[in-house]
Amino acid sequence: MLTQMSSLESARASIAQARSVAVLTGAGISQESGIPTFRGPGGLWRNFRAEDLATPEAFARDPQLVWEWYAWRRGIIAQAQPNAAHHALAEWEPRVESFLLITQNVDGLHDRAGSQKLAKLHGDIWQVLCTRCGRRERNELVPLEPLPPRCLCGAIQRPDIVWFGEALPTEVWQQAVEATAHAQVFLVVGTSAIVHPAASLPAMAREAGAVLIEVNFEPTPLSALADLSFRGKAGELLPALLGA
Ligand code: BJW
Ligand code: ZN
Repeated sequence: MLTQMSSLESARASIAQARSVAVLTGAGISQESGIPTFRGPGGLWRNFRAEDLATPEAFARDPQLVWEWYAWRRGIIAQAQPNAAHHALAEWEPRVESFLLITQNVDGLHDRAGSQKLAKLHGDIWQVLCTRCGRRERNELVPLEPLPPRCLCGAIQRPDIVWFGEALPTEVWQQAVEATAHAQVFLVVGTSAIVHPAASLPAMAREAGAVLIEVNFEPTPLSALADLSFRGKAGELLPALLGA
């Protein structure tokens, strides 16, 4: 624990000096808000893995099944509140000259905690997209009716979310790459770091000279690359690292 203590001091020093920061978050940051992660315990839904459901092929085969998964998740998220980790990041943002919070999460908890400089790589669970005319709209109904929801044009809508095999929104991705290339500190929180291209950002940051700091329950493929790697809960570690 002594090593984690002195690493904490060292991380706090890098954080205090940094004028440009990028943060990458994953499902682990919302775990303490009661939202199941994808690959951890409770990550399965009716024995399906995210990889079985979060694809255009799965939706084409059985839109009802995929929508039932999203409706279940929307019900959980609607009940959840941002936790101390989301709040610590929102409070950090105005203290740094150049800041970007890059999230893989679709749950909207960063917005609700007050983060504004936010790049949502994988979309938003409260937004839907027409499969025919491409029209987007917000839909915050819980429970969601009808299921699947329909566009004004009559066609089925889909979640406005990036599935496996689909490209990330170009501008959002560009913004993330740019912030990564300029970051003096790059903080990674609660991601298994296996889903690309998001998982390539930390290495990009490290190569560009950033101090790479990881916060996770368990070791990940990034842990060996990170300058400082902290094992524990985001809701406890982020306030300790970022607290003014
Ligand atoms: C805690 C904690 C606590 C828990 N405190 N920590 C090789 C190289 C590059 C790409 C590929 C490749 N092989 C295959 C690909 C393609 C694929 C991919 O990466 N597959 C991998 C599985 C290998 N990628 C794609 O398809 C992407 N698109 C793409 O590549 O397009 C190419 C293209 C270009 C041009 C035209 C067309 C195509 C798209 C990826 C989309 C991912 N979408 C999902 C689901 C949809 C969103 C949703 O429904 O919510 O996004 S998958 C799912 O995984 C979700 C997540 O955002 C994403 C990442 O998961 P995350 O956040 O890391 O969660 P977990 O559960 O994995 O980890 C949680 C972590 O938290 C754990 O480590 C815990 O220890 C920790 N933790 N509690 C701290 N309290
Ligand atoms: Zn339509």
